[in-house]
Amino acid sequence: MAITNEYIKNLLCEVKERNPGESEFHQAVEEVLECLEPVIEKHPEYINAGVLANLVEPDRIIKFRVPWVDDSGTVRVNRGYRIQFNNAIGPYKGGLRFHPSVNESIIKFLGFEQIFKNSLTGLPLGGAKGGSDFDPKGKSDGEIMRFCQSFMTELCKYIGADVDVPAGDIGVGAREIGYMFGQYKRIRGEFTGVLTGKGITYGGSLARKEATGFGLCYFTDEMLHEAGKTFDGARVVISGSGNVAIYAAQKAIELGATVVAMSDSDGYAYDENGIDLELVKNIKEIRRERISEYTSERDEATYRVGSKNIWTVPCDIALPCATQNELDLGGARALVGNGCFAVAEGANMPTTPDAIAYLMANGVLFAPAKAANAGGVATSGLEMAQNSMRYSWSFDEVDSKLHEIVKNIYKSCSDAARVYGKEGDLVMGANIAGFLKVAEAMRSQGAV
Ligand code: NDP
Ligand code: 2IT
Repeated sequence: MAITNEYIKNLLCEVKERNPGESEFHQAVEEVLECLEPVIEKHPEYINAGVLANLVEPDRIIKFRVPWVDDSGTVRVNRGYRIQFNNAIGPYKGGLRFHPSVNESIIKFLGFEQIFKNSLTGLPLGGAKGGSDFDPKGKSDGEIMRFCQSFMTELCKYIGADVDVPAGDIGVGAREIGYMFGQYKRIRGEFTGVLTGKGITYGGSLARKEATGFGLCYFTDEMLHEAGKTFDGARVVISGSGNVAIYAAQKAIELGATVVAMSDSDGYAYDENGIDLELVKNIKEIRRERISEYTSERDEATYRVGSKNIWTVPCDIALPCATQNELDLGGARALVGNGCFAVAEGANMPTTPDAIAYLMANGVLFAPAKAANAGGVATSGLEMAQNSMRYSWSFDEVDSKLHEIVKNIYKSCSDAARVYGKEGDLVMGANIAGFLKVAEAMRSQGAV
């Protein structure tokens, strides 16, 4: 889609010039700005109010050194980030990613997208993201703890239950959140809901662990339903085998699907009669091993090296749940060639722009990450609500609120797409619906 509006065209050029080399950030901004063209034509007042110009510039970028001691006694140094992007509608909120690929571009793209995703949840949550280039793979529990403590020793200066509430993302799960929460409590001397994704014994919410994957399937289910299709009897391919992938698989199976393949960054396991999810949970959540282990315990399964090859596995529904740009044009062609009818993004920005265009041009139903994976942060919002009330809801209560929120997100996206003349285009719908609430809040608060 080519941008024709002069203001938007210039703004995008400016973003690229001011953030040189940050390809992931450029990609995320370009998609949003393209989708907002008709909104700006209809509401030129947002230009004078500086809404778009303010939105593409983070409120602040916090970048810090994270020294820690490894098991051999050697001091190691990583880089930490927290990018607080926008707090027009609520305190900053978004995950922390620990992965060697983490850099400013990646945290910026994630923080930028988080603004619109959090707005779509209908909850009062601003947008932020953070993390480190620390690689948790192969580290001992003691090393993970010392790293998390050092990371929080610096981060604690910038966050707070009403200021900025981080959570997990790639490489950050309940274990890491626990160590960071402990360190925050120790330094600040307060027990508050400063992080979400906490353990159930100290303020975590039931169903938060499952929420992103469950929410992804609830969203996909709405989209399928409207097209007269269903998970029931469908063959599903899921990339990744982390938190999002595992609970997406669980819900897809509950809804009657057969999950035939799952992956990690090295390769994928294919199990024609359906992945044994308990085995995957055991390998990944308990033993913290590779997905290649799956075949050593399931004779009928096969393992293939190269994570991107997973898209060549024939399926009806594909759920990319690993990382950004993991589903490219080649993958999209393979999916379409094999008759896949729906792609829903569990990961953030997993599908490249040319792949999205190809899928949509070929009639594949497409659920964009901002909307489809928003169930995770929405349930973080519910965790914050429970912490504020000093109360906790049952699993079913949280799950049914999550389901309701996701249904509403689907409706907002679908309605916005229709109002702007792009019926069925959920990418347009998600960006527009997410934007409008934030834009109105920024204008009311005198954002310029
Ligand atoms: P996890 O760390 O639990 O799992 C990540 C999975 O993705 C692992 O299987 C990992 O394999 C794989 N992966 C990571 N990096 C790459 C890569 N460069 N290439 C191929 N595979 C890779 O993370 P989550 O499940 O929490 O996150 C997955 C995605 O979902 C991310 O995009 C995240 O931003 C997004 N997300 C997460 C939410 C949450 O609540 N956790 C909420 C919304 C979105 P390996 O072990 O080999 O690295
Ligand atoms: O990308 C995301 O939405 C997350 N990693 C979850 C953020 C959160 O605050 O729960």
